[in-house]
Amino acid sequence: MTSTVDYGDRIPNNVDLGRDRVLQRALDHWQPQYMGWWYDMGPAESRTYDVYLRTAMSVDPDGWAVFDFVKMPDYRWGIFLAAPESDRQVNFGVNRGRPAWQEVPGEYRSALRRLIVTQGDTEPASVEQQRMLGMSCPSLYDLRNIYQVNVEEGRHLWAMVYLLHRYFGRDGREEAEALLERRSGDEDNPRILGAFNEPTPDWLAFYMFTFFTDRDGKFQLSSLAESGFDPLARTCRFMLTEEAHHMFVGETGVGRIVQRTAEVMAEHRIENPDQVRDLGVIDLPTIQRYLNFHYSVTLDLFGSDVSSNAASFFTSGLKGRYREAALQDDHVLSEASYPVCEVTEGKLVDRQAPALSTLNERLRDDYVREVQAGVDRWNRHIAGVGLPFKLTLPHKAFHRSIGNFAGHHVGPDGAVISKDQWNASRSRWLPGEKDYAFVQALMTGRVAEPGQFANWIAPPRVGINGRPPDFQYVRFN
Ligand code: BYC
Repeated sequence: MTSTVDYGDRIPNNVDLGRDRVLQRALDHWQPQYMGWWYDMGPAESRTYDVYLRTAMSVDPDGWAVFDFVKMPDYRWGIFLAAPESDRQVNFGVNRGRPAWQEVPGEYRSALRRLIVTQGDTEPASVEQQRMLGMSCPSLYDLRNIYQVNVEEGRHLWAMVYLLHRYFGRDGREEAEALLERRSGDEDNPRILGAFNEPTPDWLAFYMFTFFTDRDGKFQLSSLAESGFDPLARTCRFMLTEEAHHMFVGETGVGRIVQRTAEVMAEHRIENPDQVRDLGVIDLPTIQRYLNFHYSVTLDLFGSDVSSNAASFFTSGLKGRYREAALQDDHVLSEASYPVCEVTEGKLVDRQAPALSTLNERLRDDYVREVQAGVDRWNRHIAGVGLPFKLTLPHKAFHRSIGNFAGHHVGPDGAVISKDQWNASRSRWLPGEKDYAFVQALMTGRVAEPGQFANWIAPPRVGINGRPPDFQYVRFN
C-alpha cells in the first residue's frame, strides 16, 4: 500500500494536481484509506490477477480508453473533467444567463454538497454489492467486464471525492472519509439510497442491476452534467462516457441469458418452468421476477414524485432536466405543469402538478422510455424462436417504497389491491427464496477456461476491444 502519491504518474489527471498543494495533501490522506477500502470491500480474491482493462489516461478521444493487462490495485484511478466550454452559462432556474460558477456559490453550498455526496455514495456501494460475484463468473469475458465496471465505479468515487476535496474544505474532506465508511446493507451505517443496500447475490441480479440501476446513474449524471456549477457538470460529462459500457454489460448480459433460455426451450419444445430449470437454464418467469424487482427499486432512486428538493435544485441552477439545454421552453418552469399519478379512493389517478416540484417524476418518465426499448430488444430473442412469452415492465406504481405509491399495494398491471391480495401473489411477482436458491445453485463455481461459457448464458457475439470472445481476458497467476 502506498502512502505517498506521485501525482503526475499514479493519478492521471487534467486538473493540474501536480501544482495544487492543498488538494495533494487531502488526497495523500485519503488515498491509503481508499486502497484499504478496496482491499476490504473490492472484488474478492482478485489482487494478483492480471485483467484486460480499459483505463482513462486523458479526455482525448484516443486517450480515454487505453486497454492493457493491469492488476486491479495498480489500476490508475484518475481525475478527469470534460473540456471546458468557453463562456458557459447557468442554463436554467433563477440564475439563468449568469456565468456558470467556477467556485461553489455560498448560498448553495450545502445543497451542492448533498448532491455530490449522494452521487458519490452510490459508486463504492455498487462495488461492495458485487464483491463476491467474481467467484462464480460464467466466463473470463464476463469476469473481465465486472472488474471493469468495479474499477470504473471506483474512479467515479474519485471524481466525487475530487470535488469534495477541491471545493468544500474541511467538511468536504469529512464527507470523503464517510464515503469509505458507510457499507452497503449495514444496519448501523448503510449507504444513502435504498437500492444500494440490496444484495446483488448472483449474475442475473448483477446484469439486471447494470441494466436498470446503472441507467439511473446515466440519467442522474446527465441532469448533473447540466449543472451551473461547472466543475460538477464537467466531471459528470466525463463519467457518462464510462457509464455506457456498464449499461452495455447489463443489457447484453440479460439478453444472453434470455437468448440461451429461449434456445433451450425451443430445442426441447418445453415451456413449463420446472422442465426449463431441469435443463440448467433460468426459466423466463424467474427472469421476469428479477426484472420486476430491479426495475421497481430503481424507480425509487429518482426520489418522490412531488419534491421540494428537486424544485430547489432546479431553481438554483444546480441540477437540470435530462438534456436541459436542448429543451424548448423557458427553463424556469414557474408556470408549467406536469402530470403525476397517485392513489385516490383505491384507484390510480393522474393529476396535474407544478412542473417545478415534479422534476423527479419527469426524469423517471424519461428513464422509463429508454428502459422499455431495452426490454423490447430482449423480447426479440424469445420471439425469434417462436415462443409466446413476453417480458414486460410492471406498472410504475408496482412495489414502490418512495413517493406517491409508498404504502400502497399495486399489482404489475396497475391494479390497487389489498395487503392480503399482495401477499398471496408476491411470489409470482417478485423473486423469493426458492428463486434465489435455484439461480445460486447454477452459479456455484467459476468458469475460467478461455472460450468456455456457463450453460445458462449464451456467448457474446463479439469480444472486448476487437479481441475474440475466447481471449484470455483474466490471467489468474
Ligand atoms: N432511498 O424529495 P425526495 C449511480 C431521500 S445512481 C433512500 O423524495 P430528492 C450508480 C432523499 O435523499 C445515481 N432515500 O428526493 C448506479 C431525501 O433525504 P434527505 C445516483 C431516498 O431529494 C449504479 C428524502 O428521501 N445519483 O450513479 O428530490 C452503480 C426526500 O427526498 C431515496 C443521484 O441520485 C431512495 N431511493 O431526490 C453506480 C443524484 N429517494 O436528504 C452508480 C444525486 C429519496 O431529506 N441525488 N430519498 O435526508 C439526487 O439528485 C437526489 O438526492 C435524489 C432524491 C434524486 C436521489
